[in-house]
Amino acid sequence: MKTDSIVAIATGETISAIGMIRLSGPQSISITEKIFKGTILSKAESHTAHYGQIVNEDGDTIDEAVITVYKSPKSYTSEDVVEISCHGSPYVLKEILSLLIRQGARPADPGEFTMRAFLNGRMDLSQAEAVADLIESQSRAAHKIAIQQLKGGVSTEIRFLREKLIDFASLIELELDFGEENVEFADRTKLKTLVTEVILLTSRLKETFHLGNAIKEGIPTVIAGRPNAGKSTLLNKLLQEDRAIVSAIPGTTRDTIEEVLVIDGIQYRLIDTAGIREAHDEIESMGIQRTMDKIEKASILIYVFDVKTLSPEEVAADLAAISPENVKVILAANKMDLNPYAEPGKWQVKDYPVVPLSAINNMNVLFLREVIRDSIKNEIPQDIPMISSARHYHALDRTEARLNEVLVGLESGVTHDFLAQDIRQALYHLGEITGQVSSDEILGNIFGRFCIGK
Ligand SMILES: Nc1nc2c(ncn2[C@@H]2O[C@H](COP(=O)(O)OP(=O)(O)OP(=O)(O)O)[C@@H](O)[C@H]2O)c(=O)[nH]1
Ligand SMILES: [Mg+2]
Repeated sequence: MKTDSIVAIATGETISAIGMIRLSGPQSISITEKIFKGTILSKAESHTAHYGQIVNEDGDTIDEAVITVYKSPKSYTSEDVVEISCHGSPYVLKEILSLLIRQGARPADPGEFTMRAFLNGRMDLSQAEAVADLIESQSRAAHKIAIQQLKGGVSTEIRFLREKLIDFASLIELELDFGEENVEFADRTKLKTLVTEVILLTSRLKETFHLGNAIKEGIPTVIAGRPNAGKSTLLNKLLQEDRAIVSAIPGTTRDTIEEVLVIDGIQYRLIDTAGIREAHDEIESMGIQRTMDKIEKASILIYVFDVKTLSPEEVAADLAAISPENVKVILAANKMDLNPYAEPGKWQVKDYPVVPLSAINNMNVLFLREVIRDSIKNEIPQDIPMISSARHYHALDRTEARLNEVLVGLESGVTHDFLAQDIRQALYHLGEITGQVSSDEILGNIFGRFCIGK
């Protein structure tokens, strides 16, 4: 437990109906008492609220406030916590904050409340990180991943596997104590089964990262195709807003345009791009290069083409030239109004869905939304939590590498000290996720990205 008491404004910096200042630490109640005229807070029961006046050293009233007292250990941080709810004026909040600092509280670092909660065992590291994700979540799907993690979804899986591995590690280490004698307490067949099981889970969790992270950040969805195909028209119709300039002149869009679209609780970053062709000037050439960069980083590529002018061979050739990898491709067969009897299926490439459209008439744009939604929805696993943090991904990756060494070792019959070492390392990396092992540097990185007051 820490000996100092920290303070921060917990609400935003704009004018609002109510604002809140939070303190945590052994003196948080006594410090608040010095600026409060109302109940004697040191005698208050835990989890009670008290109305009174906030007064400065000269006895002037700064504001009316309601103070909630949480006594250790039943609080967010496990320490004594005081929450001062006052009027949401940035001026009043800052006045009260400086008053509390003058009375002996220390301004909190970013994320310090949550860091204390972690250090005092109120939550593990992946749960603490989920708090930041929850605050930042901007769509239902991102929120769901954060809540799942906050409730310990990922940690439970990891801790379970870790405990099983620890059992084996201790048995093998016992073998080490027997030195030269060739004893085997740890059943090698069972160890192999367990390690295989853990590798399976780590790799499945790893697989969820790409999508989990995309859901958190907004799924990059690129609209690309030749000039004049109707890409910007489609962007506008999807957004239901005239965001991009549309014109009959090929090469209208020269730079990328990015807007957020939410479909069924999932956030997409919709990106309109410059049409792909032999560039006519330097600016266009730079625009096309940007298009290619965006496609490379995309999760979904909506390839738009004009059904009046483009043959199936040309569509196939365009896609072969773009060669999209690790991206879901949707073929948008546009301008169907100009070629109404065409059979959209004839433009099919691989197993990519073909959506016949007339963007200008808003025909089938809703259906395209459904195709976009399904391309992601079907990828969300139902039976395991998704990971969305690069830190977790790398820790899982290192765990897996070590466990593969264990498997190789078991096959080739290496001595127990090598086995023990690899298992210990795997355990170390698994523990990094939940914070069972951590360093000041790791903690600084994680909590540094929190906002102050959290
Ligand atoms: N008939 C018809 N015209 C369309 C349709 N969609 C777009 N257009 C027209 O096609 C022309 C080009 O549309 P844009 O949306 O600017 O095409 P773009 O792909 O963004 O073109 P660049 O930005 O130049 O690459 C405009 O005149 C649009 O009105 C459609 O479904 N049917
Ligand atoms: Mg355009």
